[in-house]
Amino acid sequence: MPDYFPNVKKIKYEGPDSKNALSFKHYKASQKILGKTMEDHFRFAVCYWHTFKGLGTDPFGGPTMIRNYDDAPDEDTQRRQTMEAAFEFFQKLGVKFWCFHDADIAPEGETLDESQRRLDDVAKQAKKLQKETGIKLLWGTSNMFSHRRFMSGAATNPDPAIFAYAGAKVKKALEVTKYLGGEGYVFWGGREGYETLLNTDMGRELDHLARFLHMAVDYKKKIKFKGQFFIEPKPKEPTKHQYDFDAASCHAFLQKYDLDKHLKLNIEANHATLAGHTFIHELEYAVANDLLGSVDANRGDELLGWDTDQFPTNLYDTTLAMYTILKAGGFKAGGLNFDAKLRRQSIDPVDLFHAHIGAMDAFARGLKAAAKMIKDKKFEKIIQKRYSGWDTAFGQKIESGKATLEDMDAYTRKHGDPEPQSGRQELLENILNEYIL
Ligand code: XLS
Ligand code: CA
Ligand code: CA
Repeated sequence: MPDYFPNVKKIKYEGPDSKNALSFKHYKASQKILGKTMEDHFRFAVCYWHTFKGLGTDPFGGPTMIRNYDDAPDEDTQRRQTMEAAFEFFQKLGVKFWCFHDADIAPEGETLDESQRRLDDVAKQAKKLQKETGIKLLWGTSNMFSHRRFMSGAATNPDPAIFAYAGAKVKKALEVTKYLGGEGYVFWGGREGYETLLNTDMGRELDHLARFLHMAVDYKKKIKFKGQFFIEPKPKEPTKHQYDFDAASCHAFLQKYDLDKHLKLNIEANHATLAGHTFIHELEYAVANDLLGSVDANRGDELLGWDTDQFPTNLYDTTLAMYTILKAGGFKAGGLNFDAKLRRQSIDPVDLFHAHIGAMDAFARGLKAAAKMIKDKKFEKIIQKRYSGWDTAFGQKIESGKATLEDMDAYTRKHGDPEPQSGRQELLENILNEYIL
């Protein structure tokens, strides 16, 4: 197999004092933390779309990045070379998982048949490479937002023929994901939303989205695909409003349509911030409602209001994310997928390594800090104490649903006006800094 990244050797752990930029300073796959290796905690995945298909284009300009696997004259060779390069990259980086959209690994052909022929061909190649390397598929998905036919949505399209086309694509993507032993399958509603309500029947579109997901649930059972289904919230972009706005609106939708048993959430950091939340808020909401599935690890830019999909480097975010994930018992079918892209000016293939190394190290540092926070129980104890009134006989009576408003009245008359307690936010922020510094 040709060497697509000839200047980079396998990235190794060299510790925090290493001066080698192409080494891990904190991520040591085999290191055990709270009884589990780092590798198993994170289940890091590389995404195919940004990493191998994203070449730096933006709305104002074409590609800036030149790749040696992207230079073949015909589509078949280019597609196969890209897959070879991807597996070389996964191995050199030392990640055990990858993720793809159907259209990233096999660009759409003139007809559905041609698209699927390409997909079958590349899936065969990927299966072989997975077997040779031990690298697994975290999740697969179908791109139902790039082609012009999907401009008004896929499952929420006003035209049932387009709903059908999307159904045919998902049917195939599910088969391919199963064939590749995928641990999950993601539904991201790229254009499942609207540009203007003047031409939109919102209620009907939501019903159709639910119908679509039920069809997928049924087909999953039929083909005995055992992977976990995930739905990925995002409030806007590409459309002005997307129905899967955030974790809470996905939750309400899933409950209304009796889908909550079948799908968990794939929380993306940058989508959380676009929705006006923090990444940690979305994770906590998912955990509180038993919906934590997987994570798309990236970040936005505080000064830009769009989905910049930058590599995660913020230690507050990685620490608090890992704290929440650890408290929830860690990932099951999910993992941490770097749905992140190089900046337009980072044009060299080696930049892909720097980006992923930095992100993996940022999560390793976050994990170490979070594990210490869990062991020390400082935050846990403060929260326990803050809510301890609820553990008394009186608090329990309310929580168990046995208390009435008359009881509240009687209690208040007996005990008088309660003394408010400090929330100690500044102290807590100082304690957090101690773990991160
Ligand atoms: C786009 C989404 C997308 C999904 C998969 O903003 O993040 O890449 O993760 O379709
Ligand atoms: Ca994503
Ligand atoms: Ca994104």
